[in-house]
Amino acid sequence: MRKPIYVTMPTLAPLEEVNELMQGIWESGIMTHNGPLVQRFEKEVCEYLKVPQMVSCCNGTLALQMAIKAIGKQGEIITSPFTFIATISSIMWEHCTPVFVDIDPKTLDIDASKIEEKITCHTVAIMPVHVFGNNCDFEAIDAVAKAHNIPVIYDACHSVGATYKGESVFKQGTISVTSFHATKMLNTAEGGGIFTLNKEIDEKLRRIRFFGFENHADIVEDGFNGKMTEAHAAIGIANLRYLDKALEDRKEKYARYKEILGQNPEIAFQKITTGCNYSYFPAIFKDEEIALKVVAALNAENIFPRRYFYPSVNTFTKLVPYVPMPKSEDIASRILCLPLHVRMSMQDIEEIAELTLKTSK
Ligand code: T4K
Repeated sequence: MRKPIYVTMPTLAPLEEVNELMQGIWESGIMTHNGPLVQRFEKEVCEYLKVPQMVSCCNGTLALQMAIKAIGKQGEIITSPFTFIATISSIMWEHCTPVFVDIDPKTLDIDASKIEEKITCHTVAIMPVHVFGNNCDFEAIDAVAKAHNIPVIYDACHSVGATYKGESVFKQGTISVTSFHATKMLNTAEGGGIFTLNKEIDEKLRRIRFFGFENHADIVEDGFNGKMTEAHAAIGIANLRYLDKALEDRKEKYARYKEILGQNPEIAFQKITTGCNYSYFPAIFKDEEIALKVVAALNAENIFPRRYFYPSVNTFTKLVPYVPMPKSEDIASRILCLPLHVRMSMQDIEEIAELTLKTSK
């Protein structure tokens, strides 16, 4: 039996590079509280992405919560039903209500043309998701947000390395939030990053991250403990050196999957909009039965694709009242993310693609 192949695995720098940074932590005894490595990680990420500032924090979910807190209003937040549960739970933990707008079944992102009809006097933000690193329709979203004076928080948790008009996508929206989880393009094991071009929001986010303190004296925000530790930052600094390679590798493997699976006209692929980072390989099958047949065939070979995102989050009725989202529910029932990561060989990709092709016919 082959070694298991998971949907993803982290891109990791050589251990010596992490150890070298860890050595400094052990010597100084500074482990957290916006220490030197956290500051260096933030600076190096900003240099790499050519963005002015980033607030790091302990995970992507909390980063979304911090972004909502920074907006400073409670009410309805318009978002996508085709996402990971964290998009919705962060909204609810901030005492807001998710209002779903169905997706464009081709791009898998929120259908921007349907956002305006869901805006009410209670809308406090729009939170679109760049699903699998595929950019949302920035122009349409900007236009509606500006017309109604509503901030946009992009859930860009999949988007490290994605670009728009040659620049990082994290420059878009009022705030963009990403994840540095082990399964993401750039990882700190657990971690998150919040990007804004607005200096005041950036400063507010830093206070929220540190219990709401200003200058360690007065409490001026509704804050909590959102800090990234020095050890996580050390992992991030080392891994960042390998991000270029990881992005290139993903793109090549994505193209090879598509080349082979494209032989079956009944398999659909996400319509790539602009500057995708190809962090996942979603394949959309004719129906759920075929998708499940593919899962069984791959599992029998110790290969583990994932049903991202199944089920559509509007169907989690313990959390939200059910409102039908037919496109998202349909796609969720028949989509699979096939394994795609730096530790796979091109031969692994080809074997998985051939087996998927054979099973899906
Ligand atoms: N918004 C969106 C749109 C998101 O997709 C996410 C998270 C968030 C917000 C919130 O960001 P974080 O708070 O997580 O930073 C995973 C991840 O836990 C989650 O980060 C991610 N999205 C979601 C799509 O997937 P699981 O439970 O499906 O993954 P898990 O732990 O089964 O890992 C998948 C595979 O990766 C494993 O089979 C093996 C491999 N793996 C995993 C871990 C944790 C490793 O090789 N090493 C590891 O340490 O949720």
